[in-house]
Amino acid sequence: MKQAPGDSSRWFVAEKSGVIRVFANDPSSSSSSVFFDISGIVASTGEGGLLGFAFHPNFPATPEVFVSYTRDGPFRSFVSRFYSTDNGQTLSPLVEDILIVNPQPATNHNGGDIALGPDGYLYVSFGDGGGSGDPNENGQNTMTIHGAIVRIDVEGSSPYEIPPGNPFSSNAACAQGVGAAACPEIFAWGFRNPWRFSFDGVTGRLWAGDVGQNAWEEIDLVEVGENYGWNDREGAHCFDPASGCADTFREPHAEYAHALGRSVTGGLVYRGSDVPDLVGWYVFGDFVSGRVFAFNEDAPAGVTPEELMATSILIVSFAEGIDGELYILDYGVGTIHKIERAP
Ligand SMILES: [Ca+2]
Repeated sequence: MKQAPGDSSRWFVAEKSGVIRVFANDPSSSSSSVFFDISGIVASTGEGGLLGFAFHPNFPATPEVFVSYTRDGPFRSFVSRFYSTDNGQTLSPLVEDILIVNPQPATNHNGGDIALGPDGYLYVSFGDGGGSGDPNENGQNTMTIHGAIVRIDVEGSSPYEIPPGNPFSSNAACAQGVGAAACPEIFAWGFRNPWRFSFDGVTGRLWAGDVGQNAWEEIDLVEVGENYGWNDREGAHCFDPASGCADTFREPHAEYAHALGRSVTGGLVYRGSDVPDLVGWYVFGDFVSGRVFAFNEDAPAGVTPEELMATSILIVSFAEGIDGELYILDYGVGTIHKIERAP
């Protein structure tokens, strides 16, 4: 769920089936209208669907929205640019500039979050391709964009250019997700399913939640060229002893054990005013347990998250208003919750 740049009057919320709805920024709002509808081409099987969208920072003057979704025939991830032809009132499904097509071997671990970074580049996350334990060893394979957060320049020639700072920027593009050498689209790799990530609007730091396998959920401070360890490591722990479990990987910034949850949902750094004690804290949650956690963004790696609340929410996403206030979306019953200071 997002607000369009410079427009705090409305909210846009994506539904997995392939629709983005728009409604007034008013808690008593009781109706919505369709902003965008590609439900006819979206495959929402398993963890697939319309998984993320990002407004161009100059929207609607630059009438572009970037959309991440999955299709059938065969099952694939698409990252595409769509255009508004009515000054931002709706987004037309008629013209689609396809940027990335990534064949997906399974309908889980599709990643799918998407955002324009403070550097103006487009970031997209992809999981390890699915299955249990990364059976295709995609996490440590840089010749695929599975298990990676990619970064591409969408302001240059079509379909995209490679930012010169990417770790494998001199290699040929992996337009279909795989290459003969390391993919130049990769910004960082070694992830299992970093399906929610965000940039802090003040520090520019990139934070991602990476879902664990059997034991550990992790939050990563994602920096260029870093390898976050999956599937040799799960959190800060050895997962695949046969790999040797090198200790040279980038450690998680924070982790929690499965006693507290089963599937981390990456969140956002709070920059609002309603909860002064939370300013500068990274707030995230667990999809299964409903717990909401936070840690001070400036705390060093290894910080233990503090539990803010125990909820019954199936936490599918966090959202941030232009005013910096945070919201939590419930996948189970379709409700939207605002984080407020305890009375
Ligand atoms: Ca990791």
